Amino acid sequence: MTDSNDDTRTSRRRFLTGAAGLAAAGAAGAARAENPKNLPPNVADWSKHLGDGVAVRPYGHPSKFEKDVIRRDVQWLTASRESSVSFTPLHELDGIITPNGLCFERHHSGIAEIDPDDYRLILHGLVDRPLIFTLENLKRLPRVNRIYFLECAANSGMEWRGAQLNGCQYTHGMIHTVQYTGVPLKLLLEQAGVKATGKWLLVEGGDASGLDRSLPLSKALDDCLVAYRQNGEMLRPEQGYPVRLVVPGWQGNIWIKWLRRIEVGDQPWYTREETAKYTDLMENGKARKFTFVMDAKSVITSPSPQAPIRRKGFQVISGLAWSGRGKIKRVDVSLDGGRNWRTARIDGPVLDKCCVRFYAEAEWNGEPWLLQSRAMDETGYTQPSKDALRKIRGVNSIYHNNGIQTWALKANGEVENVEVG
Ligand SMILES: Nc1nc2c(c(=O)[nH]1)N[C@H]1C(S)=C(S)[C@@H](COP(=O)(O)O)O[C@H]1N2
Ligand SMILES: [Mo]
Repeated sequence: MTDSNDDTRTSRRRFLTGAAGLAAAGAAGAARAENPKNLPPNVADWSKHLGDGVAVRPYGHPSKFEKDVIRRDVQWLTASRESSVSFTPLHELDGIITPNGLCFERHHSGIAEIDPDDYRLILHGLVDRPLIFTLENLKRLPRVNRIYFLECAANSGMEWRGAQLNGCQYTHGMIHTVQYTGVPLKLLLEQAGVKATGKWLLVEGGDASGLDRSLPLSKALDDCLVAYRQNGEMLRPEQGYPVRLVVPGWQGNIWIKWLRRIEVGDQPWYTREETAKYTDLMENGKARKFTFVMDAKSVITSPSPQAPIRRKGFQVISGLAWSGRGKIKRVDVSLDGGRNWRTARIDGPVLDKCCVRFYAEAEWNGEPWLLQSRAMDETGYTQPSKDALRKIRGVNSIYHNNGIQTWALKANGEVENVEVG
């Protein structure tokens, strides 16, 4: 549609009559003076000459008009770029799949550069046959395709003491959802033959941080993958090229990138990343250990602080919901800070340990809204309010903040990160 200052035109009924009205205007013909950019219904300028030919861009990239759809970082958050994080622009995306170039990154020692011919994966410890796999070895084994979310346990970690960052990119952008292609870890363990005493795995990265974590054998045999593809193409360097571990539903930290070693043992190793880091300090000073699972959580991605409302009338409210315990069963949306809830419409696939896309439609006439979403998963678990979470967890935590997010919509259509009591 052409630009219009008529706010009511976006209501459903007016939308239809408005479209019919345009056809009539087209028939009459619009003069260039009233239409300086020569937009339709005139024959637009882009229709009058040849465009770029094929393979001008051998590897395609988005339209130049989408230049603001990018990962962003928060400079004051970390001391260096090598041990830092960039955030997925959730407010600019729809559906459930994160394009490869927009997946948030979290590195502890920068991006390791590995020639796929030089790649090796060592599998040893309490096994009958220690093995070393090349990438070719892995690619020759039976493979599966699975879509999962990966969420850093520190996602929303800055929000524990109150609303901080203005944008779901920053409050919730340490998550991505892609389709992985890889070998079930179970297959590799079967080839090596895990001894009866084997109960835990040490999984270790090949980057300079050598990031390592203890993974229970039961999870490894259940649904973990040794993946080499994301959304069809080879993993991006940022995501662990050429091989990363996929640990569905569990905190991102254990999804080891540039995977170099798996050792089978009889007990956990208690590495730095599961003691000094990635434990949750409770109100009483005690720390919870091994909080692997990411509980059900959701966020409204539009409207949100980086995606304000531009006109009154009919609005599509949209967001993402996910649970590390299984499938999402229901998502509710509130416009009044949680007093009243309506059930949102989920559209697209509903998969195990994967994001769903939800929508709720509403008329907005400039009144203040307090937008919230609340996820429920198939185990019956319901996403808690931030206050309910703080009652159990206190405010010493960094990790596992899955409290309900509130966005305040103001009369001018702008949106702000707030908390309601
Ligand atoms: N080898 C290695 N693996 C790693 C990390 C790392 O720094 N080195 N960071 C971990 C953390 S904390 C997270 S949240 C995820 C981030 O995955 P991504 O960069 O694909 O988003 O990778 C995990 N795996
Ligand atoms: Mo993380």
